[in-house]
Amino acid sequence: MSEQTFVMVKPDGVRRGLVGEVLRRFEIKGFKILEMKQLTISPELAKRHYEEHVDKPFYPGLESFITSGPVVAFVLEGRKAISVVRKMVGVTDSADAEPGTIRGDFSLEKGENIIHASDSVKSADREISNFFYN
Ligand code: 3AN
Repeated sequence: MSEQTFVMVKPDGVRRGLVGEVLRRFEIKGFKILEMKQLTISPELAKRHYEEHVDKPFYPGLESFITSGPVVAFVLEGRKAISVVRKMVGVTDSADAEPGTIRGDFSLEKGENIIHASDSVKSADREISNFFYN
């Protein structure tokens, strides 16, 4: 069954010129790109996107990072898109992410970890509507 997921190359990935590399991996895997745009996230959108983290101690640093420059947001579609994309992204702390994953190959950090991808159908729906079709 086909699913949609929300993916975003974060400001560190855009600054480092990794948009093409990230997109290439998803394209050759077979995902369809339904939507794609570059934008700079406002503090309001950051709070909506990271609603489950707003009260955490790392949130102020996360907000200043995610609003620090343009991001490139995508909606991808394909079989089991949410879990396949999460596997291709790797775990949150890039130092622990497996080689071959995007975080495992391009970052050593926990905060500046190149890419965001939805972790469930519910968050995919919420995140897609935060960024697209509104
Ligand atoms: P993921 O992006 O792997 O789904 P989440 O949703 O737990 O991870 O966290 C969202 C983002 O918040 C992460 N991508 C990372 O940038 C940041 N973050 C999460 N936990 C920490 C932490 N302990 N310290 C600093 N930043 C964090």
